[in-house]
Amino acid sequence: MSELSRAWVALGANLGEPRAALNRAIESIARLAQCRLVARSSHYRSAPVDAPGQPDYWNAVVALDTGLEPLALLRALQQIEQANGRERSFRNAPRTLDLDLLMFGDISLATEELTLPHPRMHLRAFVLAPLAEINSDLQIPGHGRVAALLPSVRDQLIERMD
Ligand code: PH2
Ligand code: MG
Ligand code: MG
Repeated sequence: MSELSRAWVALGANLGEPRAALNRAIESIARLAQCRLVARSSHYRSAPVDAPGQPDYWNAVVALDTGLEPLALLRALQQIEQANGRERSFRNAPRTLDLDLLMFGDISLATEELTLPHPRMHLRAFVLAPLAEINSDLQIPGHGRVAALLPSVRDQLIERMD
């Protein structure tokens, strides 16, 4: 591992045993080849955003240092989703595990498969609150500091669980 990039991943789940699924996923991420877990947030319980009538979500974020390329990391995250029973039925369907690559170093890109930074991360309390817990100074390119964005999402219901 020579060139390492700092990557940020959001975890979410609202089917099955969400809390256990998040913990399992964090363990799996920590064990990925060429990856080192740097920080993990607490669990948060949040009201579903853009997904009316669904159960509440459990959310968290992690930071890792990786020697993988962005697409290789994305594929590794998708394999962890699959191993945790993820099904893709319709957009924003309830899920046993969702792993979203939020940022990867200072890379900006927009392809069919992957957009970095994640295009909606700055609008979501369930991403910003756990990010602020582990690094409130973090800058989201094009949107500014995580801590400065939090007031704009204060109407979204979210509770820190541990
Ligand atoms: N994920 C979504 C849609 N809505 N709402 C919350 N609270 N947490 C999520 O992780 C979430 C969501 C699509 O991935
Ligand atoms: Mg998502
Ligand atoms: Mg996703």
